[in-house]
Parts: sequence; structure tokens; C-alpha cells
Amino acid sequence: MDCLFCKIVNGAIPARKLYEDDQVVAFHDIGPQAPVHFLVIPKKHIATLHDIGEEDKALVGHIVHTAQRLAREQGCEEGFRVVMNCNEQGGQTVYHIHMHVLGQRQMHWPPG
Ligand code: IU
Repeated sequence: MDCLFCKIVNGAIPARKLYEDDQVVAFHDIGPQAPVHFLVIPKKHIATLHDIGEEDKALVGHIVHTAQRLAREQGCEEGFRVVMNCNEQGGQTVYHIHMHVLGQRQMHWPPG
């Protein structure tokens, strides 16, 4: 499959991995937008948030829990932001769902 994040999952493209288990991989974003910026992705290919099914609920919960645990490990006790972009209008550029975790700087609202 011609998916960049599937290639990170299977090791064809290198990434600075923070964590990996049987369901998810977390790695530092190559274009960090904050001192801490990593992505948590499922190993299963799911293109967009629209494609999450009933059967994926536990997996999505695991993504959120992994994000929270790693954010704390990365020193984000003061706070952090998670972002999931969906489709072109939502700002998605890689079509394999991923949770951005950003921290170690003040966030602002609304986002761009
Ligand atoms: P988006 O939500 O689809 O716009 O985010 C994609 C992110 O994936 C973006 O922040 C990129 O910098 C990041 N990324 C990466 O970390 N490693 C890669 O090999 C590629 C994109 I391609």
C-alpha cells in the first residue's frame, strides 16, 4: 500500500520512534510545531476519521491513552494539545489517521 505512515509502521521509512506496541506507533513529527511534537498512529491503516468503525473504538481509546502517557513522559504535565485533522478542509495531509501531541509551549485559541 502506498501510504507513508504504513511505511513507517513496517520500517520502510525511518522515524524517530518514541513508543511501539502491537497496535500503535508514536514518533517525533519531522516538522515540529512545538518543542514537543509527536504523532500517535494505529498500525492498522485507517485513512481518515470518517473511516473509524465501531470495531475501532478500543483502538482509538488506546491512541488517546498512549498520547496522554507519552505527553507526561515528555514533560508536558503543565498541559498539552492533541489535534486530529480530517480531510483537506480539516488540514489533513497524510491519509492514515494520526493524533498530533504538542507541548512545552503556550497554546492559543482558535487554531488556524
Ligand atoms: P496532517 O495532520 O496530516 O497535516 O499531519 C501530517 C504530519 O505528519 C505533519 O505534521 C508532518 O510533519 C508529519 N510527517 C512526519 O512526521 N513524518 C513523515 O514522514 C511525513 C509527515 I510524509
